[in-house]
Amino acid sequence: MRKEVKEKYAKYGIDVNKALKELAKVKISIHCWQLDDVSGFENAGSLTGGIQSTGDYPGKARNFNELINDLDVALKYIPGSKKINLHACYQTGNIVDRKDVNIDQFKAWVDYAKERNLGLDYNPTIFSSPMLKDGLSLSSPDKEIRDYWIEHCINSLKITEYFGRELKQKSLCNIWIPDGLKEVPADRLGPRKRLKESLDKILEYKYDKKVMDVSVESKVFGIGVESYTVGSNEFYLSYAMKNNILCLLDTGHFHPTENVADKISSLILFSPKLAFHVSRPVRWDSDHVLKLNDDLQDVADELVKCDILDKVYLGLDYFDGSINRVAALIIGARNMEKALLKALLTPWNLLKEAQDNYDHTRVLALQEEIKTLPWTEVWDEYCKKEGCLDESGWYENVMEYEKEILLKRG
Ligand code: RNT
Ligand code: ZN
Repeated sequence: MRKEVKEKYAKYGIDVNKALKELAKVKISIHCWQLDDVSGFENAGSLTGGIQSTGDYPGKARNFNELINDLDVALKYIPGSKKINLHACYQTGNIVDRKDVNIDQFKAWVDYAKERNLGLDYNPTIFSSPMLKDGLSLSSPDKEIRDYWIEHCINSLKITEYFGRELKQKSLCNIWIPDGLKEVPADRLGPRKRLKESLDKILEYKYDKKVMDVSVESKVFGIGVESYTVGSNEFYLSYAMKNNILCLLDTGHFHPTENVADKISSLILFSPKLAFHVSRPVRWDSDHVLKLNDDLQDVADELVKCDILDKVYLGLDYFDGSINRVAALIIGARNMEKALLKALLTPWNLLKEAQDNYDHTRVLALQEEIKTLPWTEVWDEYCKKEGCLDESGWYENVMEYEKEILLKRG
């Protein structure tokens, strides 16, 4: 990096080296499910209800070995500290019924994480299952169905606890359900009351708070559930606050004109930690690959401004089956890192001071001035320090991997 770059930032009171050190510490939880279109290892099929993935680009990972090979390639080109975000359907070895998953099915993952010095996070898989009736799970009118998923979630808490203990870093268990209705409901309260009771039963299991946290993830609508989502934002926000668990914000799960970044400062005043699925909504889909756009930047900016980088679970959540999946994982994760870097290279003190002095002209001028600073040189330096290649370098290598390995898969 040129000396002038550091000097330019120093003029605004920004220490580039400090920013790089802080960035390298932020843990990004890389979601394994981009690599196989959320298929999982249970029956090597594809999604059957709850969420959708589209595209049939060749080379999708079909089993644990293929998936970890792909993951290893992706991790090489993602700088910074990392965790891997798993779903219950990525159980390995002796595959059991979803409700019976336990630590035995995740030992291989723990070994994988230990060897690479990674953390693990976990999500119960409450979709693609014959035990969803009419798309309903924890809010189903059917007790047998609710009990099935309650058991799955309790076992999921135990697996998350195991991750936290084994890897000596906190693990997150995040609960998302697809429950909702296509048409305006006859009864809105009933399903929500049942969801509340189901969650209460799950939380009767007293997990070890020293090694894990639990979060609940809301959604605004999905295909087939256009009129009503049981686990809405208000529902889970209230539930999380009352029960001392975390409310997870999936940045793709809000109305298109709603600013998710704006929610951060409100939530952190009332919750010790926040959890995210960072994603990109496009029309009906909530899970496009992250671009370095204003929405992503706004989220990263808020995390830095609020000084809560050590109080967030930052998981990624997107899946695109229409492009090279390893590349998709790398592009999105690098964009998350870039947004955080840009946020760390911003003189928030100067901006806040101007705002508090009612000097809104200065705020606007400075915000725009910063955009012309040479952050890309700092980014290249970061990638070099972290042993990751620059943009054209990683792309070339992944294309080579595609030719040698991915295209040879059946
Ligand atoms: C779906 C939710 C959920 C899933 C993943 C696979 O809309 O965002 O988090 O994407 O758990
Ligand atoms: Zn999500």
